[in-house]
Amino acid sequence: MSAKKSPEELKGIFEKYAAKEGDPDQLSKDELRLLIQTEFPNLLKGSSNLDDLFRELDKNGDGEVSFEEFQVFVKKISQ
Ligand SMILES: [Ca+2]
Ligand SMILES: [Ca+2]
Repeated sequence: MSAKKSPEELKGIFEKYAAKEGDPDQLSKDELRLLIQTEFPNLLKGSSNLDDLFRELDKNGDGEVSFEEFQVFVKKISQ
């Protein structure tokens, strides 16, 4: 099965996990971890690790990933 998802699916996934705690429009690291473990379980195998990924996505360094910042992840998994 392919990991590819449509932009609509990805937006739905972002919103579902971002709403779990704190700001409903932002993904905390725990929310990102849950999102990836549930929706993209193959992604964190091998060398990539969640801390590095989170740092890469959180461009403005506020400790949360906005939907805009999430687009980097979307590009990554669409390659
Ligand atoms: Ca949140
Ligand atoms: Ca951020």
